[in-house]
Amino acid sequence: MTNTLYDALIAPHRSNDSPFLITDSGNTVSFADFVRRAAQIAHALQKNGVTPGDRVVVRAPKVSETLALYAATIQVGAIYLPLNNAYTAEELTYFINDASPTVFVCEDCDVDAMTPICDGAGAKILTLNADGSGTLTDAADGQSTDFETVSRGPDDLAALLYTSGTTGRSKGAMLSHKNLLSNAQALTELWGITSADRLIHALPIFHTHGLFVAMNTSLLAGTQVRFMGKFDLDMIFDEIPKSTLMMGVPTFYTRMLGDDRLTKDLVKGMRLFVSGSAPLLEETHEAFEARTGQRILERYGMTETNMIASNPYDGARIAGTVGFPIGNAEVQVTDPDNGNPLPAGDIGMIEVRGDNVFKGYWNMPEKTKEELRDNGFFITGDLGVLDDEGRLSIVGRAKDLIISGGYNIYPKEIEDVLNEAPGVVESAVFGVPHPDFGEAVVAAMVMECRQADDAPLKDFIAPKLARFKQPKTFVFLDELPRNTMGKVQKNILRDQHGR
Ligand code: MLC
Ligand code: AMP
Repeated sequence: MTNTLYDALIAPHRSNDSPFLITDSGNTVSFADFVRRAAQIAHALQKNGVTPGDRVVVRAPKVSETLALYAATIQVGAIYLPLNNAYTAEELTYFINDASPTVFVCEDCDVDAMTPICDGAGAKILTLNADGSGTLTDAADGQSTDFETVSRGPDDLAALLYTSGTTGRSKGAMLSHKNLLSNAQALTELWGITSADRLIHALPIFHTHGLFVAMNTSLLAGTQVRFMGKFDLDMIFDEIPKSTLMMGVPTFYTRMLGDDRLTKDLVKGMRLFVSGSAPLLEETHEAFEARTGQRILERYGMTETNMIASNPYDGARIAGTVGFPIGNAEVQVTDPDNGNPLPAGDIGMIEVRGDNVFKGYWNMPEKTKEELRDNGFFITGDLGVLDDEGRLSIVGRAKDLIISGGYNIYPKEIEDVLNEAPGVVESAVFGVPHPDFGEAVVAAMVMECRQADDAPLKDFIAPKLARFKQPKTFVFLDELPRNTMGKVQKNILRDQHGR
């Protein structure tokens, strides 16, 4: 039996007693412990009806058991679908109905709210709590620590990750075993990740960055991971002298720079700091180097494509650029009007093709057709430019997207919710520069009766939108600025309300 991802990431560690995950409570999970626990959870999944190709939807805390659940899902040949812990029950309803999972894993405290939703979708609820307890772990305890791995090939799906869309509806990106493995192999080689490394892991494990970029590479290379429940400066500064590698979003680095504990001496044992998921400001780049003597390595990726490009490990890491294509990824910059490739130096749409590029959107063949060309190139929605050496810089976005602290927020989704609120005529949601999150969400509101009180709007959206998506500021206007075609001019709103 072969299983592309399991055989490369998990199976080699069956007898590896070295430390893998070091948790906040100081517990150490060895690689071999991890493999055994994944096998027990695989039995539990199978006993709960999970068969190859089924979806396992997970909204669980960041604990080692959750990561073992990921490995177990791969081992039973099912499809892993992690969800942001901040999502509301209303948001979760959409994902569960769309993905129709066999099993939904959440915390005990979510069960009451989720039961009607899961009953309606035919999904069984299992629980996994922050202390590792729950019905999933109960079902796994006492099971055999061997599990006959289900056969899966490179093109079989391993994961489904939802990414919001410009239409306001989230799209499930179908990621194959080959997509994930090829990217992990390319990154491990490029960044020189080995079993001698120790990674500071403070990212959530429900997104590409924290789960695939960080954990798949660590599993592939046999790297020790300081597995933090969340980003916390005290823990980070305590950990840096014991570690060699860190991966983060730009907010991690601006927060570290805001603290005097970040010094050259502190980071002298660190080999590499990686940044991605949002643009790293040139000033952050320069300030980090001035303070620590280390240049952050910036890379670029997407849920649909895994990692696309990276600055070099050896060689110039240039602020404002994201470097060269990774692995066998091909990058082209095209004319957004007609899709024709543009020469180096011209700004256009970034497109990418390669083993890293997903198989399409779950249940959305039309969307897939719009964004994934017949020749295999995926249209990213990011605007960029290649230089003569093939180095890529991102210069903007063709898609209406806000990236706040590394989380993507699609204005359309927020506007759709706001427009349903009592008294709202229309709304326009846009991003403004924010010192901590990079961008912050602002909503311009036109109301039936002009009012300056945002409290009723906040109450209305609270049960519908995760906190991080909720506007940090509301502005009340008589009308929205529009161009002659009637399109709302968000650039004007940004200029007028950006500070
Ligand atoms: C938290 N809050 C945010 C926020 N994170 N608001 C806007 N944007 C964010 N990113 C809000 C909460 O709702 C809460 O609001 C308050 O801030 C405090 O919450 P917290 O949980 O204590 O925040 P904190 O732990 O400080 O989190 C900030 C953060 C976190 C930056 C550490 O957001 C984070 O881990 N971001 C990483 C996201 C990530 O992994 N992205 C990768 C996507 S993959 P209130 O009002 O209740 O006080 C991808 C592809 C690729 O993009 O290329 O990698
Ligand atoms: P997601 O859909 O969450 O995977 O987010 C992907 C988007 O994040 C990309 O399309 C880019 O817009 C953005 N992104 C990721 N890395 C970078 C980076 N290094 N610089 C600028 N934008 C980035």
